[in-house]
Amino acid sequence: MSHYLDRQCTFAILVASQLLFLVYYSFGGLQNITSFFSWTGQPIWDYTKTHDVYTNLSLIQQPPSGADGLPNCPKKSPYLVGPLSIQFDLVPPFAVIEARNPLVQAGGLYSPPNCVPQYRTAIIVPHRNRETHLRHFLYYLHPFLQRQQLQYGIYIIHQAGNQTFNRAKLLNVGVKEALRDEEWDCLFLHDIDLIPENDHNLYVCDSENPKHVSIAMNKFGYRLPYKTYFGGVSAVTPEQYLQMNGFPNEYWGWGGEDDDIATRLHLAGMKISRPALSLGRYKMIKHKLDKGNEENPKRFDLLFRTRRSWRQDGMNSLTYVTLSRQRLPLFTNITADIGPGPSATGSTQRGPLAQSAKGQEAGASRALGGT
Ligand code: UD2
Ligand code: MN
Repeated sequence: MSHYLDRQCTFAILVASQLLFLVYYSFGGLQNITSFFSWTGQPIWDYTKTHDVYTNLSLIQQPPSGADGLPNCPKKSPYLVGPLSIQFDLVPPFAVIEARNPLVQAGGLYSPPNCVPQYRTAIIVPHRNRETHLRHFLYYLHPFLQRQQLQYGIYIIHQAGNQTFNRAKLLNVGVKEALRDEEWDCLFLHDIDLIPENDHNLYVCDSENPKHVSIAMNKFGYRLPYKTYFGGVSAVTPEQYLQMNGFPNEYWGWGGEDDDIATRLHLAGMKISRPALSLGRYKMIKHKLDKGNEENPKRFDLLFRTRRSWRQDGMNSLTYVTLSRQRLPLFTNITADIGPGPSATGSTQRGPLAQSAKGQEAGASRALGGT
């Protein structure tokens, strides 16, 4: 009798395991099964169906006066719409952008009028001579950020003069200057020519690690070009930024600085965090290499030395002169003299903007870094 039962049991186990295999393969193997069970409720984005970037903005309003204290903003904003329509044929005038963003305050600062924000994010953009890009950028970023119910500020860091461009040093200046205004939770370091395609790509930091955000760009066929790539748009907390001693100041001209940043964050004991590939999507406005931002011939030598240099070259060695700081209607403009670049000798030359500087903080302040 027991022998008979044993055989029945073995048979049942055999049948059950075969059934399991059937189910497994009909789901398409391990990957699909795990994705089925760990399904997060995130929709699969359809980028052929897009929404106007100003959708829902008129729903955000001041509460009636006399209303009791504001509630906290919810974890996920109810105004988000997903994929956005983006086109660069017409360049919006500043006046139009201002009119469409009535709740943005001087300096490009914003705080939700109807709830208490859960995050404070500064957007820091290195800039020179890209005014059409700047207008596209502001036109898309302002409504995008307001729909996310963030408190935010947009800082455009303008390099004075015609010397070789230095993106990474301008970002250091931007972080330093933005933190004078507010204790930002998160710093978004942003190329001016990149426009996010999905407003569920939240402009908040990862609390553990620096986040590389622009991971899928039209320019690279919506794929990560290589594993340690860190260019375009990234997000760090002020603590993470200081832990890696900010960005290098010595990269003049195009290229290399983004790889240096990726290396230094690893050397400082952190990893690159990234959003989902379907979320970190960006369109880059087509452009040629700018005059004054020629390929940096020293970049390979510099990259070779990062391990030795990162503790000395960065936020703790940053020097510059603020020529003007203006709270314009759509952004805070900081014009900085960051020095003459690699080949020049002698003392720091002032750019042509030095003479016209008339910002509230003209008179120039020298940053000593490290604080
Ligand atoms: C790539 C990276 C960028 C940076 C650069 C190398 C992407 C999407 N971006 O950009 O993050 O690592 O390579 O340095 O791969 N800019 C001006 N005026 C100038 C020159 C530059 O405003 O005259 C600013 C502007 O914000 C621009 C950014 O610097 O977006 C990067 O320069 P780029 O756009 O010419 O370089 P690109 O597209 O190769
Ligand atoms: Mn670019």
